[in-house]
Amino acid sequence: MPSIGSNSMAFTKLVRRSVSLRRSLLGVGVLAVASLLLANGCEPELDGTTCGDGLVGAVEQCDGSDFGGATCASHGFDEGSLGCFNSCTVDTSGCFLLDADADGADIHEEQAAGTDPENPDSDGDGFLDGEELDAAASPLDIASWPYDSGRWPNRLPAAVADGVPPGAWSVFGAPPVGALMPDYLVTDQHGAPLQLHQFYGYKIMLSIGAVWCGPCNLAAESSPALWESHKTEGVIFLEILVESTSVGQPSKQSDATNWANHYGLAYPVGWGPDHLHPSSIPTYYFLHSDLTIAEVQEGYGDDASLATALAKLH
Ligand SMILES: [Ca+2]
Ligand SMILES: [Ca+2]
Ligand SMILES: [Ca+2]
Repeated sequence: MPSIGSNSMAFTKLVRRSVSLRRSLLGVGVLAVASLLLANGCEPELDGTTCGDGLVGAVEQCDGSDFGGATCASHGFDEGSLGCFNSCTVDTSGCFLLDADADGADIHEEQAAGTDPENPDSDGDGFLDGEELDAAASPLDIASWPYDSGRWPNRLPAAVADGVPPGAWSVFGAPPVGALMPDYLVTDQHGAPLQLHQFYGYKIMLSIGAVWCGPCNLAAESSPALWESHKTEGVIFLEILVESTSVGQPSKQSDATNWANHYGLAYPVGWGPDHLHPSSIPTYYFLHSDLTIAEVQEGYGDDASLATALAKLH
């Protein structure tokens, strides 16, 4: 008679045989399914459920380096390389548009210039990065802008961001030295709207003149040279003609246009109502870059006195 111990050993062998048999059957089953799939010319991947085997399945965007023919271009970008997440979805962070901020400079030009490829106006002077590069102006310096473009810097967004009060004229005459100069809306020599506060950030020489005014004409003759010697210093001239060819006669578009053309003025010349009511024409208002009034000069002496006032601005 077998002992209790030999019965136990026999039972263990039986269990092992049973496990072994189940393993064998399972192995046969797997082989059979695989054989069936291969026999039908399919690969297990095609059901789209096997992420990680390096082949794109039916419901996968990518798998490893297999993108199923997709590229950055087919995802709407210009250049770059697709990536593939472990979840077999496409990573487009390595793709980019050549000119994502539509400023006329492609990403290679922006990288070379050090400008922001996601900001069309890196220095905030109102001129696009590409426009400045094309004009050999600095897209990283507000004192450098396309001087001959017939347009002017515009830093109104910066003024608003810094809380400079916008809006219409609310005082009669000029505020005292040290006060903020209110905004002044006119039309420039090209017929475009122009306002004083768009020059926030620049050192400003604002002159109030008239076509009939002899000293104004005298000053205008040497103004181009004075402008040339200061324009790269973050200085802007703004001349506003408040009267036409006779005293008391309101100015008009042709006054500003003819004035700028006659004297060859490449800075803004505006025409519009007289908000400042200076006691003398011309009168020059020198404004710091924060638009506060630094100094007022009544009448025109010479360019040296204007340059002295400009040198004190910050
Ligand atoms: Ca840019
Ligand atoms: Ca700019
Ligand atoms: Ca600039």
